[in-house]
Amino acid sequence: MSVVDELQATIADMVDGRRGILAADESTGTIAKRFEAVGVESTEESHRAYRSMLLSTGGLGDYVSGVILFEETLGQTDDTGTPIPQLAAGANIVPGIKVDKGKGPLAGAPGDMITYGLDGLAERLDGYRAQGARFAKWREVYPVSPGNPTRLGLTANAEMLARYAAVCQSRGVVPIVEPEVMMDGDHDIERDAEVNECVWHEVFHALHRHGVILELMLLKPSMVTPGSECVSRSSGGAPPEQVAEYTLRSLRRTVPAAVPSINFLSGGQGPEEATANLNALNQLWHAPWQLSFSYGRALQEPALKAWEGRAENAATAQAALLKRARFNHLAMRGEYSEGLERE
Ligand code: 5MM
Repeated sequence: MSVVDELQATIADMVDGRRGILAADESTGTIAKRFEAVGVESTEESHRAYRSMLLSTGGLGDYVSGVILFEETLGQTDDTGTPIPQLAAGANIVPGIKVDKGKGPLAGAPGDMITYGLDGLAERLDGYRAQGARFAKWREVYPVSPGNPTRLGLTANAEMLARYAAVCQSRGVVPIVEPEVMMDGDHDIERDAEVNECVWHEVFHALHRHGVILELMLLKPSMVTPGSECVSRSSGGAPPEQVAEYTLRSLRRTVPAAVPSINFLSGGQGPEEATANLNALNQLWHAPWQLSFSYGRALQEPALKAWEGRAENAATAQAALLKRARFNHLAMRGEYSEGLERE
């Protein structure tokens, strides 16, 4: 199979109009924070037990077409000795891998961040492919303030995303391009729309310059919302219809229709909020792309709380995960309603 055939086959397996992506690629520090919140010790073994429990959920593949794994997980096995990437593939869920190496301050642009990990990426991708990964994910993070992101922040982060995506495609690995505009801050929804538009515009300009084939990548953006400390949020936040209108308006202005799917991150939205917003997005007419999810916290939170690190809680945790996955699948068709939460 040629590299392009491989990329096309992966896109076809992941984009089917009814399923989204489970982000289970928390790095060691992030998973420790999530585990601490529910009183679970963070060790390689507890990560393995938790993530293999999630991927053993019966029926998950009906609603989830891909899972983003952390490097550590790619080499781990479930309780029966099956490698976790194979466990996912057996459930009709394409395994993928987070390939960025975390972030730090961007020199020359106070307040902006930049992500590391391009050195040796091509060789690392060959190794991940051999372990079963068919797609990759790289996140650039954009804090919002009156002066951020700076012009340098916009161009440098876009360049990183484009260089990463081009390397992935050259190795037959579908890139998920994730520019995360942070929700932290007191900015309003207009400012968030302005920032996201600048970010997406710059990202697609860079993707074009680097010759990335838009049909063979996925975009994982933030939704356009007010900042988490914005007055309108403390009084209940923006209604889903408003989030949907702003998000779609900004996407239409900046994201080419050639991109097959937009899989939003949840970025600190609650599970029900993230589902309601996705539902509202899919109730608006004429989006040229599939509008789907690639949630971490918004899919996992209820399952993690139910699990608490105990094997005897696995069935309850899996039911909680399946419920969120199913509701987000319904949201992809605009068929979710808040009433379902009380079923
Ligand atoms: C923004 O985070 C991504 C989506 O998760 P949420 O839906 O919870 O916002 C997520 O894939 C993230 O990139 C990974 O968890 C890795 O994060 P860290 O901070 O560990 O690199």
